[in-house]
Amino acid sequence: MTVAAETADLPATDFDAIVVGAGFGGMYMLYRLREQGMRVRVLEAGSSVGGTWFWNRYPGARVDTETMFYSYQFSDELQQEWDWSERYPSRDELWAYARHVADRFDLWPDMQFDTRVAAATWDEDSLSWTVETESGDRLSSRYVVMATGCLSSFNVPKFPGLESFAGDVYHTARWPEDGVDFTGRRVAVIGTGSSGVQTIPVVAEQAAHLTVFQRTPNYVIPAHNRPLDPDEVAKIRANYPALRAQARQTFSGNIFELGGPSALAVSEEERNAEYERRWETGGLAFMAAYADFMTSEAANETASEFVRGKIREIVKDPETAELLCPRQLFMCKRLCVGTDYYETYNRDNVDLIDVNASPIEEIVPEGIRAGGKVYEIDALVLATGFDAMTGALNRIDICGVGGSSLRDLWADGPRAYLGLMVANFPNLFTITGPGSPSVLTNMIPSIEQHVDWVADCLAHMDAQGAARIEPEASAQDGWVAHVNEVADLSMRSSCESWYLGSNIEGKTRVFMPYIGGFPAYVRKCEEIVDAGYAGFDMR
Ligand code: N01
Repeated sequence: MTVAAETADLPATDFDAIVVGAGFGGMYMLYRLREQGMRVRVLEAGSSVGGTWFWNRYPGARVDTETMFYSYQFSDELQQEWDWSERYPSRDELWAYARHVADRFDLWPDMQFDTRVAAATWDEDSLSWTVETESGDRLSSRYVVMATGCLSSFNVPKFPGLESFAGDVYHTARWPEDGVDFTGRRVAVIGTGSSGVQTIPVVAEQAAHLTVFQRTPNYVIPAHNRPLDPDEVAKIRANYPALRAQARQTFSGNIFELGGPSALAVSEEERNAEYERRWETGGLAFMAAYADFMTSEAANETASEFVRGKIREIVKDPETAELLCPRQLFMCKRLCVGTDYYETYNRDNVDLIDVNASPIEEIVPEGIRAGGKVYEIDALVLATGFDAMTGALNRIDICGVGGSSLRDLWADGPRAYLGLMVANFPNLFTITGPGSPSVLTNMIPSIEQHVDWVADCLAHMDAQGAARIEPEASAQDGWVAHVNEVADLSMRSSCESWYLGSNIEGKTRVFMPYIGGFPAYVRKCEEIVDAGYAGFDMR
């Protein structure tokens, strides 16, 4: 029992904390709170740990952040002992890592799987939450931590006739555990974001024929994935603390080699040589070539045109190449990293359909009718993304003070203090919630920073004998205004993307993550703590 509960003489709860989600956020939250002596239960909808890496098992799924840094750092033993095999490991390896963490820190006994949370209701008298599962179980706790993930509520667009399709329908984020054999089958993929870009080349190798339905072409930088070199691994392991500290000082929590301040400050020759070098190195570090991609359209256009040039070089059919050339600002949508993505369109068994010219009219039993023509297929893959950042939270019926509904309060866009807590929802924390850097950064360090903040906050409350914490409305308003203000400074908030919610029909467009950078955000969180949890009402 926490000191807070003793001093306030509150009714007992089933747990001190309920954590929703057993991905990287939920697992580490459990570890930290249990270390602090709290009774914790993790509730997870899936049948194992791993979150994103449990669900996203489509062919070709792998991380696109360098894995020596896309990993936990809270335990040096863990980062020293776990052997990553590739620069960008596959989903299976990431899932194995998640299970290893659960084994190593004995997390399994406190986690409950195949349990989807349906509702969470705050009771002001007992200062506790009641969490209800879809199967009707009710559990009470002092605190709830939503570690529900930023990209976990998958999106199935309302294609008319979808249920009439005679073949199989798969979503990249809910792939069958035993995999799918596309050999000899005619397949369609709808969607060309990161998931589509990864799965299209792999499906193309297997399928008799693949038709890709593209709405917006994306910028795809080659991954140049490779096995990790043991010397490189040894060097990183020997310097892990310093390298992690260096990463924390970067905008995205990644150690990217930073290029110059402006793409326009150098000659075209020098700039293209820099782009060529980064293209050959591969990966997201292309984004760091010049610092003004998101503030100068002219600078941005130089990178866009470089990638378009590559597409025209790689893709043999000029018409297909033009269709694949993105027209929106570079990096405005999430940059994709792929393996043989553009090369795949040179295959005889692959066709590309532009749904702007040939809109998808309906799904019929034998396939997809688009632009008046039926494309006959045996299997349909939806790589159509997620209701990002708010989707997983809004699916749960979360009721705070006076029965106020989070879903209703967020109808015009999410409002949260630091992306950690929401006014009117005491003792409820969100890991990498809207208004925090989250998806604009390396996710695992961002998750760890949030988990540490929450764990330290609860330890502080315990020491103070406090039992209730909630952001002040004025502090939350101030933070939301700041999040919007910085978003407006960046061109990233100017185009259609899931960052804005524009991929979901009817969703209010608000740039949801905090774009001020990881170091500025962490400093802000620390200042607030140093000022005695400024902006929080703690009693
Ligand atoms: O989803 P997306 P995702 N008709 O939203 C199209 C992370 N991630 O699963 O762009 C036709 O990016 C949609 O078109 P448009 C990463 O952060 C990481 O691919 O909206 N098309 C788009 O092309 C990523 O950004 C990794 O015009 C429709 C696609 O579907 C995020 O997850 C791997 C449509 C959806 O793309 C989401 O990626 C995978 C419709 N009605 C994911 N509706 C790695 O680490 C949607 N689309 C490598």
